[in-house]
Amino acid sequence: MKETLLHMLKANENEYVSGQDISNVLNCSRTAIWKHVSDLRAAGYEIEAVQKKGYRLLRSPDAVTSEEIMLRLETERLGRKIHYYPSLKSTQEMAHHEAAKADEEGMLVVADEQTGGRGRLGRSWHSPSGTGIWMSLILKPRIPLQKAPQLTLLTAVAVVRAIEKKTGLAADIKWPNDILLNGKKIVGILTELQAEADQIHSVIIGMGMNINQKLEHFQEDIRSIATSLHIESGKEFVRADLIAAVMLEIEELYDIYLKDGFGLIKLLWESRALSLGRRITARSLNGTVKGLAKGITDDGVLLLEDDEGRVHSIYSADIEI
Ligand code: BT5
Repeated sequence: MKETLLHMLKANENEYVSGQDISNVLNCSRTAIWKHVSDLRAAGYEIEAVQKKGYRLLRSPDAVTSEEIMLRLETERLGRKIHYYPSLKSTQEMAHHEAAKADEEGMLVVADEQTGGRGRLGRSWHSPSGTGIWMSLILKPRIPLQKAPQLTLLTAVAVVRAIEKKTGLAADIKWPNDILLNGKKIVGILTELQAEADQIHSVIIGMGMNINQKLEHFQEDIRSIATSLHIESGKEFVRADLIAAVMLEIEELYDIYLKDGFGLIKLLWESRALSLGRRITARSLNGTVKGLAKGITDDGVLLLEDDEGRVHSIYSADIEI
């Protein structure tokens, strides 16, 4: 209901929508409308109410609520069910919980702030309120376990394409899960699985995107390695716009992937990859390997040729270029 009301107000921005029209569409009383308007105001919408004229939307907050995302969403399946939280320990953790309960895919968990956002290997992900996009998407592809890393690469391509479409900025991908703008990390992707034996039950794709942060929003220890769309462009962006764009890009690529496999995604990924053909250092729990990044396999594994000419398959590592 709140969503429909918002839709009506937005469709008539700067004009009054009469209480009568709203009550006809929503099929509810004037008192109920007033309650919805109060809720929207509490969420940061400036709504003017004038007797005999009706309601007028003056300003919308840069919110990542379900309503704001839904208004912009062009997908068929992904993000059609959204769980929004003003503050949450980790969207990833919540998505794990939801994924275990539901059979359908496409649910999106979004938070305005994370108090315990996480990266890989127990590292933390800084997620202050009102600035970035912290979200986790649940997919349920029928693919073998070893192909799951392909979905991290697919997501990276989708996010880069969405950023380019919405901001004109060209970001690069650093294998496997970093998106960089001018050499600094703007997005981190965390793909986790729920599986039984070798059967995937759910893939949970966490995305942390730095959007409107200023330099001082970043903790000192990551200031030299992190950046945001705002820092790089001087502009502010509507976060819900970017979320809707990311969902659309993921859906388009995911449909291609399910139908035709990884081939096209691999090509798209390679065209954006920063490290291929360069000398890199890969650090993992198994040790450090230095060498030439030769490419990725069809499963999304990085191939690294060391100075003795031996080719290593890297499944998971931190890369220094
Ligand atoms: C990642 O890990 O890059 C994956 C991050 C995934 C975060 C999302 S947010 C929504 C969902 N819910 C969660 O709880 N997580 C996911 P990794 O490659 O391990 O990188 C982590 C490292 O990046 C940290 O150790 C810091 O050095 C750095 N870092 C932390 N916060 C950052 C930020 N906001 N921007 C850029 N770098 C950051």
